[in-house]
Amino acid sequence: MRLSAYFLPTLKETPAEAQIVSHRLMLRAGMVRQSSAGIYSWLPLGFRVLKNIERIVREEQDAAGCQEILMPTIQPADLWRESGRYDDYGPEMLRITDRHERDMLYGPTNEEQITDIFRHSVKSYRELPKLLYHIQWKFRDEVRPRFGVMRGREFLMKDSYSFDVDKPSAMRAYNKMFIAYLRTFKRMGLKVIPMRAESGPIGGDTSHEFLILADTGESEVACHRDFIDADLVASDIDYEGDLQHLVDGFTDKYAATDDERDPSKEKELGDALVIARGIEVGHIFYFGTKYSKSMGAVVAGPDGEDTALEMGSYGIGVSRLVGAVIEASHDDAGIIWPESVAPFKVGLLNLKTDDNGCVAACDGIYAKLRSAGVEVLYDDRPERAGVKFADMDLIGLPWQLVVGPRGLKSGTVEVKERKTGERPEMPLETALAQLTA
Ligand code: 5CA
Repeated sequence: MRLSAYFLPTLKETPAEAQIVSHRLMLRAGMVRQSSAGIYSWLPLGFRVLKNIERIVREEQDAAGCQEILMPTIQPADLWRESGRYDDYGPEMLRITDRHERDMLYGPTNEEQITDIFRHSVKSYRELPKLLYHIQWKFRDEVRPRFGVMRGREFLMKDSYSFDVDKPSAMRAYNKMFIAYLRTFKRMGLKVIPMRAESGPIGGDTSHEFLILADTGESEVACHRDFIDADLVASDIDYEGDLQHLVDGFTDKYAATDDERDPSKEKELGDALVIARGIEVGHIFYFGTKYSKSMGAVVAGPDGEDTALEMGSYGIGVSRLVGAVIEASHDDAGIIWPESVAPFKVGLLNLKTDDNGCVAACDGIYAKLRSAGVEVLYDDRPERAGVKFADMDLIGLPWQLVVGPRGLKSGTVEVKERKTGERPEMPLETALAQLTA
């Protein structure tokens, strides 16, 4: 993509309404624009990152044996009356009446909807287990939407739902999601800590939150230092094998959110205790028959008797993750994207657009990188070098390939790695080989 043609409305000034660094940088880098409180439009650069995060989430869900579906955003209120949550949910639920005076709502989550689909479609325990997910916009009329996409009112969530005939089988689904979550966040370059948590309005008795540590996190958390220092996620997982020992390896280590902390355990840990602030990027729940009993979702069990389905639900904040990755990875100059989610891999900077040699060289490099399948943002604007460097640092692409007339005379370019700031000069062919490897 040529920057001269790209829609990238960057801001020089720091917007006054943005209190945290990710919100400031997302506005300054032209990634999003607010539509109304807690509701955002995604502009080209931000949308590319959102899609990359969504892709990683999808690939890891698929690898764990979860099947993708798509449920609507607007749901009938009657389903929520069956589960009893229509009244319980309170003012966070956006309630709508259609032209026939039917009560509808913009879904804050989909337990009722999926239970309804399942109860009409599956009749026997032989059709179980099943794990289904979708990636869809949600609406929660938060009292205090803030921090940009981190606590929005409209936000993109991946929510999965498991259906099993008994509790041991349901826990296998829970464990699959537990491990899939660790892998998902690791691929985004995040250090994530699973913590025992309360279930809140989703219900149930077993639940873990997945938090990343950042100063701007909304809750105080405490955990064993190993979560931060050690790489605990195995690269090869057999999802059909026994995952319990892997999950135990994490849950045995101390990690707790504010309301679950245990002073005596923390004392024992001594120097190994870390107290920090966390951002919740995922939350998983086992809630047994809470929805299946109230909504009549039963299958014929092995003995022929009606058995209420054992269920769990598993959420990831896809749009929140865009902000969370920035909170975890930035410096004074701007964003530092991990390659896996970066909107483009390479920024190509032509430092002198009125020099025919530079233009020809850059056009050639651009064509070569693109034909090798590398995503490039080509700064071909007639701007000063200082402006180009500042913009590239702000939008945080992992690599900058800098082409100027002086280097070209000897056939060299500069390759800057955004993360380290190192900017070695090298022959053009070496640079191309490195960036296309
Ligand atoms: N039904 C369950 C699991 S599918 C559920 O709704 N869980 S949740 O309430 O914990 O939400 C799942 C994830 O969505 C959270 O971990 C968080 O990352 C994200 N999320 C929740 N509320 C917001 C919000 N207001 N803005 C952005 N992301 C949010």
